Formats: sequence, C-alpha cells, structure tokens
Amino acid sequence: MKVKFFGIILSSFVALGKAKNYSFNVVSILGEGSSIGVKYGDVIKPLTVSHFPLFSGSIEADNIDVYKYVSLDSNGKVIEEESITRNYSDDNINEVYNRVNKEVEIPELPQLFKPMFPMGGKNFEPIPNRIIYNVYANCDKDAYANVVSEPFVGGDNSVQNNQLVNCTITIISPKNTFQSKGSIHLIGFGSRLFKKLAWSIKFDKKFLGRKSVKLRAMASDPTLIREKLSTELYKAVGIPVQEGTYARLFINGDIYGLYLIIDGFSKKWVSGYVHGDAKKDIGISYKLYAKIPQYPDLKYISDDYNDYTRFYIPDEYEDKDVDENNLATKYSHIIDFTKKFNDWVNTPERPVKKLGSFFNIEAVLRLMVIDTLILALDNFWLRLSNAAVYYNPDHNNYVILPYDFDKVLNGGAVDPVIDPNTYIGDCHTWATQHEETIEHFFTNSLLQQPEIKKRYDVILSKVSNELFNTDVISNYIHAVADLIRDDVQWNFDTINYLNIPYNGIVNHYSLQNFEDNIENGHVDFVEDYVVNDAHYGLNEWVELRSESCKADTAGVDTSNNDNISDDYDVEVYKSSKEEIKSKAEIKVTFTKSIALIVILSQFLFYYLF
Ligand SMILES: *[C@@H]1O[C@H](CO)[C@@H](O)[C@H](O)[C@H]1NC(C)=O
Ligand SMILES: *[C@@H]1O[C@H](CO)[C@@H](O)[C@H](O)[C@H]1NC(C)=O
Ligand SMILES: *[C@@H]1O[C@H](CO)[C@@H](O)[C@H](O)[C@H]1NC(C)=O
Ligand SMILES: CC(=O)N[C@H]1CO[C@H](CO)[C@@H](O)[C@@H]1O
Repeated sequence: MKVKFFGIILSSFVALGKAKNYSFNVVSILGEGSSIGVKYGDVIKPLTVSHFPLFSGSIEADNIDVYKYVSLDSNGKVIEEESITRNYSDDNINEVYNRVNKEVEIPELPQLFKPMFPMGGKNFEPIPNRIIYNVYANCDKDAYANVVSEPFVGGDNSVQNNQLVNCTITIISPKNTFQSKGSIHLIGFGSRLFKKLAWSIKFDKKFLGRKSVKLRAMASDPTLIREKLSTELYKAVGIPVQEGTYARLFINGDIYGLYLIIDGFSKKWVSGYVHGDAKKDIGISYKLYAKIPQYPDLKYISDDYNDYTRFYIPDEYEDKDVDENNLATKYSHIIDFTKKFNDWVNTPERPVKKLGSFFNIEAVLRLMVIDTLILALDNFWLRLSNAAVYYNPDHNNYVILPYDFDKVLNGGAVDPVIDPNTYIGDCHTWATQHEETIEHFFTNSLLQQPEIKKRYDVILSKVSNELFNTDVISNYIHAVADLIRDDVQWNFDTINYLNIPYNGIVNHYSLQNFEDNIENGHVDFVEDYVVNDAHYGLNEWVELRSESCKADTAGVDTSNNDNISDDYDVEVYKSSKEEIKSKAEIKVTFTKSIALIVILSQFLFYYLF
C-alpha cells in the first residue's frame, strides 16, 4: 500500500514535470554586442531578444529547478555566466542579469502636518518607489555623438548643448515593458560637468501617464541616497516634489549606470501633484535664476516686465493664458506677487492674514525647515535657486515649489556663505551669515514677523523630533540601500568604462565608500580620483543636525500644530503601491492549486480504498 501510494505521488510529480514549458525573461545589463542564454545542468539555450535589452524564451524540458543566465557572443559561445544560481519559479517576472530578484519594502515617512496638495491623481500616479527600472535609449548615432562630444558648445563652460536626440526608448520593470519613440537631451549645468551626464527623456506615448521624465546622475554622492531621501522629506511635510525611483541607464552601446528616474517640473507634474488631476489647467510658474553676483531676491522693482526677465523665467503655463507677442502678460504674475509682498512688508505689524490671502506661508515654512535640516546649499532659502514661484489658480495664491536636491545632507563647512564655526548648531540663521553676498529680503521679512517665526519653530521642532531623527531615517536609508546595493559597485565601475568623448569629472567611489558613508564614514578628497568628498556620513549628519535643531527649539510649545495659512481639506492621493499582478502570475497560482487537489484526491483515494 505504502509503496504504491508514494509511487502514485511520484508519478504525478513526473507527470506534472514532463513536457513543461519553462519561460525566461531577463534584462541584459551588459550593453549592446552580446545576447543572453539560459544554462541548466550542462545545457545552454539561447534566448531571443524581444525588446532589447529584454531577452525571452520558452524552453520545453522535463525539469529545470535551478539555472543561471549566461552572456553569449554572436556565435552563441559563452562569454561569462552570472555569479548567482537561480531557483525556477513560474512568476514570469522580468529578471535582471546578475541581480537577484528583490522585494524591498520602503517605509513610509510619518506625515506630521495637514496636507495642502494631493500629490498625484488617478491619471498621474506617483512613480512606484520600490523597484529599479531599466531604461534603454536607441538613439540617432550622429546626434548622440554630437551631445556626448560637447555637452558645452565649443568646450566653453557657458553655452549648454541641449540638442534633441531622436531615440526609441524601452523601459523594463519587473512586470512591464514599455516602448515609445521620443527624444533625449542633456540637462543641468552643474551636473553637466560630470562624465556621468544627466538626461531628460520625452516620449511620444505616455509612460505611467507621463510624456517626459528626468534621469538624475547623482554623480557626486557616494551613497546614491541623498537626493532620494531629500525628495521624500519634502514630500513628508506636504511639499510637492518631483519624485521617483532608481533606473539603470543604457544609451546605444554605452552603459551609464544607476540613475534616479523622476518627474521633471512639467505641466503634467504641476497639474498632477498640485491640483490632483493631470487634465486640469495650471497657473504659471517662474523659475528663479541667479546672475551672480545678483540673486532673484523677490523684491518688487517696477511694473515693467523688462526688470524681471533676468531673474525670473516663465516656465510652465497654459498657452491660452499668455500672449507670446506681449511679454507683459507672461510676467504679470511675478510682478503682482513681488508687489503684493512689498506692500505687506510695508504694512504696520505685517498681518499674517493679509499675507495668507495671496501667499502659501505654511508651505514656505515647511520648505525652509527641510532646507535647514538637510543643509540645502543650492536651494531656496540659502541661494534662492532650484525653486519656482507658482501662481495657483485653485487657491488664487502663490506658492514656492522646490526642485533638484544635489548639494544636500553633507555639511557645508567649505561653502563661502556658511559660517564654518556655527552652522551645525544653528537652525535659524545658518542661511543668513553673509547678507553682503546673498541678501535674503524675502525670508528675512517673513521670519521677522513673530507669529510666522513661531510657526517656523513649531514645524522645526516637530520635524526634528518626529521625522528627521536617526530612528526614523536610518530605517528608510537601510531599505533604500537594500534596494540598490547590488548595483552600487557596477554603477561606480561603468563610468570608468564609459567610452564617450566628453572628459567630464569622474568620482571614483567604491562599494566600501557607499557602506561607510551611509553610516558615519567619511569619503576624502583624492586629487584626480575623488573630487566630491563627503564630510559627513548620512546617518551621522541626520543625528548631528537633528540633535542641534532639537536643542535649538527646546522649550517650543508644539501643542498647537495648526497651519498658519492654506487650511484646505485635501486628500493625498494613495497610489496602488504594487505594480499590477501580471495575468501569468494569476494563472500559475491556479495551476498549482489544481496540482495540489489532484495529489490530495489521490491520497484520499488510496487511504479510503
Ligand atoms: C510548449 O510550447 C510550444 C510552443 O508554443 C508548444 O508547441 C508545446 O506544445 C508546449 N509544450 C507544452 C508541454 O505545453
Ligand atoms: C534557491 O533556493 C535555495 C534553497 O531554498 C536558497 O538557499 C537560495 O537562496 C535560493 N536562491 C536564490 C537565488 O533565490
Ligand atoms: C526627430 O524626430 C522628429 C519627429 O519625429 C523629426 O521631425 C525630426 O526631423 C527628427 N530629427 C532628426 C535629427 O532626425
Ligand atoms: C490661518 C489659517 O487658515 N488657519 C487655519 C489652520 O488650520 C486650522 C485647523 O485646521 C484652522 O482652524 C485655522 O483657521
């Protein structure tokens, strides 16, 4: 009886195992010029390219339980095999060569304040933050060669080469493949000094509801986490930011490494994040630009728009709202804003109500608190940069929206406008030590008002006690580190092999630098080797700054956490976190249950008879 019983079970396994199609989907990270195969036992079977760099195939075999991917040359000969051994499962996800499949839970940061913006909508879901995308752009060779030869036209670091390069773009995630025609172009000024260039991508079709995304290079951060964490902090306090996740980037035959794939400051991002509906009309945004030694100080100058064109660039707006032939219509809101602010500054007592009637005070205070905690050296409070003034037509008021956080969370002792002896313990006047170089008319006027200063203190106290401290933040940092760790050394190596004519700055960081600098380890300047040092470990900075700002606000009564303006009932958009389960996965689960029922019924049959 017993023997028979096991024999039946065995035969049902064999029956299920026999003549089975095993399917494989794998993203090559090895660039153009090689293909991928599957190796099981002594057998090697080539896969076919479906959407490069995704290779797929179905192999009919009796039993494949463990396997590896191998890279093959054009004759089908093995060039190398991956270092991991994989266990077969019918999940049908797109795997990645030499990377184990991961499910990383990125913790949500606490939300301490009343929301003011929906931060996305059904037609503009936040980019999921727990996966790594693979982005391959197959681009016009001549146009691409032009931009990677001369990111600055003529080699002079003033004129930026923003030529559009036509491409077909393929984006592969664990469960989806997207492909569209479109274009890429270089972005940034500071980031363009690095060989690991930063890019914008425009799509003809929509990717997750978007027509464009940015790929930020993080070329000066050994942890690759500072920018991502900063974004999350602004978002946690309710400030709309361009967020996203990590992506491996490949352009033609070139391997660029690990990037952040985030939204640009686009019309759709504004309508999605500020207004909760990508179809809504937006107001108008003005980006702030310094013309050193002059800064966009937000002072009212005159009613003549010509006085504003140097510092304020109209950026996103509805075409119907402006007359391109009459520039005055384009500048009317920035003039209106500076004029109203000037009037308020000159009103006795500077009533909060009056300011709140045209300006989102609450948002700028929360933004200043995060600028303070991360010591944002190139953002709104300190440098009046990487920020936009946005006219919000829904609330008929103005709000400051930040972007680009690449000089953050790393101290500031070498910055000429920071006082090296006092800044760490200073969470109120750190940005205003050198008014002779950068005058802070706008933020100084705000903080001179006692009620506004009081609200700043409450926000600062709450954030440094309940959000920006090592208990909360180190969990977040470690989760993100787990997500990207396997790609870190690869990312630092790729830039050494990147064969483009441009001779930009390269930081030769290592996986050890990454591990150390996440905690308390520093990364030193090494001539011609490491240009961007890291004076503080990420966790170390969080601890130091958190303790300083807690001390700086000790005794602040935080029992009244009412917003100082913009008291709206806004629901924050909750996205469907998971990528949608693929049909294949659902089908497989079903097949497994059937198999189990078959085995169980055989067991019952033998038991009973
Ligand atoms: C495997 O797939 C091939 C091609 O689709 C098909 O002809 C064959 O019948 C399949 N084998 C099994 C066991 O499902
Ligand atoms: C495969 O399964 C074995 C045994 O369960 C496990 O130890 C190993 O980590 C798995 N390999 C991968 C790549 O998941
Ligand atoms: C790029 O594509 C656009 C639209 O498809 C086309 O009009 C343009 O001529 C192309 N440019 C080049 C340099 O091929
Ligand atoms: C000035 C202002 O709008 N204050 C509001 C902030 O939020 C609280 C509670 O939600 C309201 O009661 C205040 O009127």
